Amino acid sequence: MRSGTVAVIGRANAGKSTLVNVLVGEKVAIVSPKPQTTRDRIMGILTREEYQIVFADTPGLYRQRNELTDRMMHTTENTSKEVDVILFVHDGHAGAKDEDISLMKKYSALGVPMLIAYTKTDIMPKENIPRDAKILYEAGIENDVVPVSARKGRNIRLLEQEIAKLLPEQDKLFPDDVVSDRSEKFMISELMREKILLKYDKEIPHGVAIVINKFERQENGTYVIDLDVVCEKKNHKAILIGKQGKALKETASFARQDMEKFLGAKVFLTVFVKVREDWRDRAGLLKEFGYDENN
Ligand SMILES: Nc1nc2c(ncn2[C@@H]2O[C@H](COP(=O)(O)OP(=O)(O)OP(=O)(O)O)[C@@H](O)[C@H]2O)c(=O)[nH]1
Ligand SMILES: [Mg+2]
Repeated sequence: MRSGTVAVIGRANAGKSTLVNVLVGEKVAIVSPKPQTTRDRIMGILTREEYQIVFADTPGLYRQRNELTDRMMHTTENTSKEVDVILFVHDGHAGAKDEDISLMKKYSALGVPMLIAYTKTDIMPKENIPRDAKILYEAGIENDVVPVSARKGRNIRLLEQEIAKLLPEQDKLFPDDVVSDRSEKFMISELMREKILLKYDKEIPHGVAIVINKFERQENGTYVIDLDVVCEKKNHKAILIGKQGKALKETASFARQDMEKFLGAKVFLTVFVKVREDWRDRAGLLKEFGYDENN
């Protein structure tokens, strides 16, 4: 049997997490239209009779601005060196710029077999696919390029099979029924962060961390969840809460619905907003909020 690990890397917002979710067939990573949605390495596991593919979704490549993004970039760099295959996800609808080409070259040079997923083909003219493939080839990129659309499910099976061919012969790394290496609790905090990314503007979600204080399953099967939304500034707290708490209420309700879907049970959710000044640059707080150096 073939099995192994695949680092899913690429620029921020390229569509990595969406692609991993579609490949795995379940939501293992949150998705949003804002860059820097993914902060940790998250494993999504796809098991078939003939092979098992362990995808490591990573934080998108982005310029470093603070201790948190610095750690995120370390995570991506380290992951790409420890795997059997690299899946470089490129947002096809954004064209193929010099910057993209140099990133592809950089990761290709690591000596790990690399495939390029040229994604979002559903929102670009068809003729751009051969045009960009030619640009990449002429720039010296010799890796196979698979055009896909995660949103429309185009070429996903083909991509899966191309990846499987590159995996080593070895036993499964995870049991058959496991789809993620992350706990339910982690996913709950991510779902909360996802709704904040969708609801608020740029600076607010990037400065938010989620701390779960209580995660309990009652005897009747319902869950009681208490969490803190930690933000960086007092004025962010006011925006998060909104007039008469309206914004927070809406966000929490939106998150609760997704949590219920994920857990398959009723959820009682309590959310508090707290301020911890500039936590993204404070090592102790990063650790407390789960952003460990070796994540
Ligand atoms: N039209 C279209 N949009 C897509 C596709 N894949 C992803 N998107 C959108 O692209 C945006 C970014 O998707 P993500 O999956 O969060 O991107 P990411 O690469 O994981 O981003 P980071 O975690 O921030 O690095 C979201 O708005 C997605 O809905 C696709 O195949 N087609
Ligand atoms: Mg992501």
